[in-house]
Amino acid sequence: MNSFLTIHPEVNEALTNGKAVVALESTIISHGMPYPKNVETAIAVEQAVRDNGAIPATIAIFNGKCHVGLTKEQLEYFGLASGETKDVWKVSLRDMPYVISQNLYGATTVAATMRIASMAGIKVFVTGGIGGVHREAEKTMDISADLTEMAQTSVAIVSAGVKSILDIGLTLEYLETLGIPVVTYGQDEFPSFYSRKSGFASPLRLDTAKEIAALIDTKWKLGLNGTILIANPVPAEYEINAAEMEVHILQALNAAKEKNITGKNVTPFLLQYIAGHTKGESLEANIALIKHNAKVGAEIAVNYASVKN
Ligand code: PSU
Ligand code: MN
Repeated sequence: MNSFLTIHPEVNEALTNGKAVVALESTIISHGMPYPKNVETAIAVEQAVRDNGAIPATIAIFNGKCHVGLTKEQLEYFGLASGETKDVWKVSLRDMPYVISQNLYGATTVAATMRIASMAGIKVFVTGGIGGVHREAEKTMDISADLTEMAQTSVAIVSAGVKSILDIGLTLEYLETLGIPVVTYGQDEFPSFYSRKSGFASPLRLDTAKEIAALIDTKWKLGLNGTILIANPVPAEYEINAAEMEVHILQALNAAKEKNITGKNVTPFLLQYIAGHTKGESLEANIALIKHNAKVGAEIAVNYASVKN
């Protein structure tokens, strides 16, 4: 086995026996939500994966090792790093060799999580929102490494679409350029994280986990590497009106500009600003949509495992 990996025994057993496993990221815990809700959510999301027949594997870097499947104590460790603590790195692909060779601690983004999941042999990954093309990227060149990683690593991703801190239209264009199928579960419109709407039609729509598993299986059997992005709309009862969110997003973008926030700090800054200014409502929606993604992701993983076996 890859010497950089430490696979939890339960995850290892599941992978060895061809059972459904769902990878989960850790940046969302350390840089995406406040403590202690982040830890409670991480635990609830793992439970939702189990309740729907799959084994959860939350991924993070601990003392220079890529851990696939975390203990409750490890989840707590990353949860406490929420906010300003710099003991825990936000690790995207370019940071991996440094954090690993220096025996540091890192919460993994979508890009790094899917790469580590792939090393471990996991094929389905659940998150909240992916990184993408930022607004004004034509000036800043700020395009998440999540997108380029999604083009090359064959792990399917379930997310609630793309948060409108990004330019959703440009992100969809970029996904098309990279040859990444984008399929929305159960509706025609591509969702925008807090809202079931985005104003953009989804490139594809499927209504069952079984058909999504067949799409994934077919893509990879054709030798087409890379992800399939499955957009799962937030449950209607937790949805926040897109126009209402836009006010907070514009304020967050202005604050980022004023403070000269650049590079890897942009996304965490925007997420924390919005979480801080919308308080309960956005956090509730965030938690609800991730749990729902975990349910759908587990169903897809179970169906994909049965296609494979
Ligand atoms: N978008 C969200 N929630 C998140 C993130 C993005 O709505 O938690 C996190 C994910 O870990 C994602 C990362 O992979 O931010 C993207 O960061 P960047 O834009 O710096 O690539
Ligand atoms: Mn960026």
